[in-house]
Amino acid sequence: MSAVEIPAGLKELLQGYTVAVLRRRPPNLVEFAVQHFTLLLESQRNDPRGKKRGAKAGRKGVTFETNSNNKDEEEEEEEEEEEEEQDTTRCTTGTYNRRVSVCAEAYNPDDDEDEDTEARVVHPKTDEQRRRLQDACRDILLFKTLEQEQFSEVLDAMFEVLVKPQEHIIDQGDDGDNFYVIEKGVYDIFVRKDGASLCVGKYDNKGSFGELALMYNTPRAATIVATHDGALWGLDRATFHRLIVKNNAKKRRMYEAFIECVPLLKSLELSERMRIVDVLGARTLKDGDRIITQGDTADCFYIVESGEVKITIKRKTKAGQQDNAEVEVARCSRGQYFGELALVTNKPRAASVYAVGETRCLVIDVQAFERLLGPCMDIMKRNISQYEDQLVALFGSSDDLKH
Ligand code: 1OR
Ligand code: 1OR
Repeated sequence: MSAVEIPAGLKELLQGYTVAVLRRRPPNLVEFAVQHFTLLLESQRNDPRGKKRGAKAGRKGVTFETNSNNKDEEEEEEEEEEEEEQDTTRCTTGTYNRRVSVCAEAYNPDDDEDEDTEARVVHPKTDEQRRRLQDACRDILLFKTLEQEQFSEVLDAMFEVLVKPQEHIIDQGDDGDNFYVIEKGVYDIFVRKDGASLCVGKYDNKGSFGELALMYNTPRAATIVATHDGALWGLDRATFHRLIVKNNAKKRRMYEAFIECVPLLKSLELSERMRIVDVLGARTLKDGDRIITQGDTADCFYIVESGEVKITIKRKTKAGQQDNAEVEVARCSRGQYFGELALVTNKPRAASVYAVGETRCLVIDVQAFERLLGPCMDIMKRNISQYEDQLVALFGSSDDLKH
């Protein structure tokens, strides 16, 4: 009797379907199977990261300008093909408009009633992939204010992307195709200025990038290059619009009034303050939770939305060594900020910060901090010089802030 040969990939295929069924518990298994395998086939046919497709996707979907005169026939045909292909996987407003200029305002998704009814994008994943994806997404600020159901849709739609050293994930000036969450790898950020490309920062094994072009329908604002082998999770533009941008409209409504009265942000234009709201995340903390640990490397900045935090510094012993006793040096309440010092000085955290009672903080990552809070730098620097005076008054030296 000859052995039955199991075709390569069959096991994974069926496993993917089983996992999807267990997760989603669809009422009709056959119908769900048709949907599931159709999406799988489509994602096989169209590598979601293909440049051409990506660039086109970047021009499609919801747009802000209404100049469609320059389309050539070839493009039109390609669009039609793509529209047929994508019918079950994407959402658009139904019209195609070529982007002709930069638009700084966020799209208002509440105007877009069709979007809710569009089919979801699902990239089937093994349990192991899903676990890695969940880990990578745990601290992504843009996901922090999503409802559980929306977050789950985001996870379903994400697809794995493996990258090689020197690979350009994003090129400045291109149209936006996907948003990326980092699972692992180091990625340099380059910005072109006066013809020269400057490295302005890097992502080190965590974080996300590629949201700006999708949020504001602008060309890519920076080039992102992998320095080593890396792993990313992509989220297509249409799903990003449907879930993240829509959620941002809600965030703007929720935080507009509060952000208006944060003293640090007073000097900013309203649109600049709203751009901060678009990228911020929120954290709810219980009494005693540690938010910042003295000595850690820093990757974000906080504003107290409600409740209170206390700032403590480890006391120095006579020999100049730190002992474990922590001395409270300050408190921050609604509207006040903390966690800027390490970002401004590029040094480890100078103090620890704990929640006092139930507390909510808004969180801004270091890249957004550098991009959006430049105009507030003078105020922060003035306050930092006061920390030093206070430190000298309390401990007789400002060394704690210097190391
Ligand atoms: P994007 O869709 O424009 C490039 O594609 C991405 O790089 C961008 O979204 C951000 O997610 C990310 N300025 C602009 N974009 C940045 C920056 C940045 N850093 C990361 N990105 N600056 C550097 C701040 C450290 C300001 C440079 C002047
Ligand atoms: P960070 O990024 O170093 C800890 O993380 C944060 O605590 C720090 O930024 C400041 O935002 C905040 N000395 C050092 N950090 C302080 C201080 C402070 N106050 C608040 N932070 N001093 C108190 C001054 C009233 C001086 C120490 C005596």
